[in-house]
Amino acid sequence: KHYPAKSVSVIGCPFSGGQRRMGVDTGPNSLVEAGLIDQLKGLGWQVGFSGHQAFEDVNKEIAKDEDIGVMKNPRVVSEVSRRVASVVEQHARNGSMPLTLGGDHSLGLGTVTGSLRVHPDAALIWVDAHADINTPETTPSGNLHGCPVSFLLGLPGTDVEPFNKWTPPSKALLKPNSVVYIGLRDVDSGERKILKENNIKAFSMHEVDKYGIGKVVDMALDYVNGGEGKRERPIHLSFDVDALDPSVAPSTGTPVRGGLTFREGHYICEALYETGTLIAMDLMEVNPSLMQERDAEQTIAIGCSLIRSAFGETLL
Ligand code: 5AB
Ligand code: MN
Ligand code: MN
Ligand code: MN
Repeated sequence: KHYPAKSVSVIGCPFSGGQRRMGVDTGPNSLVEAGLIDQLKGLGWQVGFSGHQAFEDVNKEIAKDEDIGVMKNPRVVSEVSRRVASVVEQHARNGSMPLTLGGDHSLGLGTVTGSLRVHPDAALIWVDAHADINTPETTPSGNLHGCPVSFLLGLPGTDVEPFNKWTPPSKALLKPNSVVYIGLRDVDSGERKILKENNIKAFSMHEVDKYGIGKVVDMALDYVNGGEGKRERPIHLSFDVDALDPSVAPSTGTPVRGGLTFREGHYICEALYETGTLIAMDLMEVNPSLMQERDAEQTIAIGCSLIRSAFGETLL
């Protein structure tokens, strides 16, 4: 176990600048208000939480943040990721497992960077309907929540300001063979090309249907550990709630039908907890302002229960 003291630091990131829909910045507060901190304590964890990250000063700059090429809010997204990276890094160094609450998924650039600074050998499991691997050249939307993985890998096209000021592609910490996707079903054509060219391992919903979630998670873990049944390598889990089917988690900005069931989503978290190698988790893209109030409540409740599963809640 990487965090034998069962100490977790909850890092709330009220940020929405990586995409264009209002409200995803209220996700972290909703998860905490729903009782997440006490739920984690109830599982025997020591929980560090002293309020959400203060991004007000950066968020104020959004109106003035002109596009660079097609990238929307580039300076604000870059600055927030830079800060998140150092917060995640500090907690990990202090022996407390970072649990980051989003907020939009551009934050993943910060969280994974922070993890890799402390655990350079860590692998990344990205659970999402989307691959989030567009570059500033391939992005169809200009929304940076669709790009964090390409920056983490330092792919061609990511050597752009202001990101290259603090995370230049020449110093990329993540290798293409250290990433595995689960849940994909909406991948842009440019992204498909990137996944192929870089030989990146991905289990789409097609594979989830074909093999079942148990086998898929086993294959994903075998792949990153380089051997059947080997479970040693530290793992950062970045969970986009839109990986779940919209009937399960409706309140999210980019829902795509045909997603993971309630149990499939929870199974992934339970199985990762069981490995004892989970070193960080992100729960992203909960947007309580979308859909009806009861949809929002359901999505928030599911966010909390996915987290509990990753922190050791068992069925029996
Ligand atoms: B999310 C899309 N590929 O780049 C793009 O929710 C969607 O963090 C990105 O997975 C979705 O704009 C980003 C079309
Ligand atoms: Mn997504
Ligand atoms: Mn995502
Ligand atoms: Mn989304």
